[in-house]
Amino acid sequence: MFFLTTAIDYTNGSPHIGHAYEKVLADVIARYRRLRGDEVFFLTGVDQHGQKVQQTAEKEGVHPATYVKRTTKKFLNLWDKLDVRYDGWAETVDERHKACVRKILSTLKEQGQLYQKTHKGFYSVRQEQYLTDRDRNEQGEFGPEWGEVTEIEEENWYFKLSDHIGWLKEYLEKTDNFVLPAFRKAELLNALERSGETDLCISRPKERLRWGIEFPFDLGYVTYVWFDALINYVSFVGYEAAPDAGLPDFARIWSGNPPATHIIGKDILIPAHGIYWPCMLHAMGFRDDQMPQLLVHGWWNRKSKSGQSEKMSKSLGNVVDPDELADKFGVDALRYYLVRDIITGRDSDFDLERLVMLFNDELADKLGNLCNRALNMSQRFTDGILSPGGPATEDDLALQKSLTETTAAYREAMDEYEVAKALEALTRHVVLCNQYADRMKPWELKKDPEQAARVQTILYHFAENVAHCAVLLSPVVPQAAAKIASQLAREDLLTLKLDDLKWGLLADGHTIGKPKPVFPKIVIEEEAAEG
Ligand code: ME8
Repeated sequence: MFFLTTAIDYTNGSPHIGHAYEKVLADVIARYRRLRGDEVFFLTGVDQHGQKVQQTAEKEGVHPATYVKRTTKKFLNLWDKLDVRYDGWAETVDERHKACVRKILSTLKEQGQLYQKTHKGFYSVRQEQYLTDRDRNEQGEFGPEWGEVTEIEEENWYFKLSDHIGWLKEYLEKTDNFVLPAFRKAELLNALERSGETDLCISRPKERLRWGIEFPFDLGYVTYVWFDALINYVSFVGYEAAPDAGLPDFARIWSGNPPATHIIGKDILIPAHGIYWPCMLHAMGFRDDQMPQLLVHGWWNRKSKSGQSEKMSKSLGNVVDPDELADKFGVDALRYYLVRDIITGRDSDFDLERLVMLFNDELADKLGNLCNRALNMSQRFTDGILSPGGPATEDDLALQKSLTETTAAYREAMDEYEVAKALEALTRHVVLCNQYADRMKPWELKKDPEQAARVQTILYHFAENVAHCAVLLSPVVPQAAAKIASQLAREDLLTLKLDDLKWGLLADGHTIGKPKPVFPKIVIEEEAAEG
């Protein structure tokens, strides 16, 4: 089983391009793994509790429950629009999730892993956490990234995180694949060195925060939003669930190697996913070989007027709305851009001109042109009937070899989550196919009746390459891939597995359909270019 998750998004606002990127990336990977023939379970969802949600709801004058229902809908609608096809949907207000969180809290308390203490210190509502002196900047202040910081004194419940730090250090030192890309491991080890012996405060008194999961053994408290949210990765796949809860069998889901792959952004690696989560799992009795893997992606930034990359944020007013972009440029163009113009793990600047350029160049001009030529010429020269024709020439064999090599390169890159690299390999091959067309000139050979079999062979090479490209592109642009398969009159192509991609997908005598533009070129309006 390949169990893939994303971060669950805060529902204190509308989804932005960072959310869309992560979910599309996860969807591309999930679709690719299905194409590889793996059994896949893809879980995504929303993080609905916490002070931020409570505050925004209060500002809008509605109950948090009403508020999160409304914002959750926006996420659901967007994933629907962007063809994000998940198997499990996590909403932390779900009673089954709450029951799981309470069960874990009770078990940890029984095992003596929780205790109460009074703490006086500074608290950041934006990050929903207590700050220490380590969080002060060079001027000795808590910087703007923490938002409003207030000093509070309160009694809370603590999880003995420090009991597990020694184990985590050892585990990290002996394993190379807990966190990807590899350079993040050093960062995590560094953070562990600095983290000291502090335990984790996992409760919030109800006087301050009502919107959360009540402690089962102390009704004056709700659960810290991160402790609650991280548990979604197990609660929504049946961990400690009632048999009739309508959830999957946990043992089956959490059984792969690694048992789970969590896709997250770089801002939530330390401490939440890199320290709290493995320690929580360890405390819950998960063994080393049951630890998940973290695939940490970078950020989409925007260039400021002075040319500097800065994170998109509402306060900077540089947020891009994925919903509007999908309407304006199409779902395929947006999905393609989001995984094509960024190296997994690194940051990139979101640039509308590049979105348009990459779509027009790689999809409309290169692949679109190949599809159009393949279908058009077959219709005109052989009534749409395909045949491998005569013996393959050196040119034909070279093109076949390039296709085999491209499929292997694509596979290698996708296995490493390097989607941009896989797409580059594919585009390089499409360029070769178009060059082959230009050299073979079937439109001229067509005039000579003795060359009829040769024309068939060339046209067969076009169509066969288009068929392979449609399958390989299907994880990224599923709508376009379906259109191509349909025009080839082979809708079933998209049920093939990667290993089925051998030369000869299209049978001798197969009749293909009529061409319709699959990638209509995007015409840049002034406004979009300035975007
Ligand atoms: O952190 N580019 O939620 P969130 C790329 N609820 N990714 C970005 C991004 C950007 N500009 N901005 C945000 C939370 N993200 C918690 C997660 S998981 C148990 C709880 C990514 O809505 C971010 O890195 O603030 C994170 O992975 C995801 O969007 C959700 O962010």
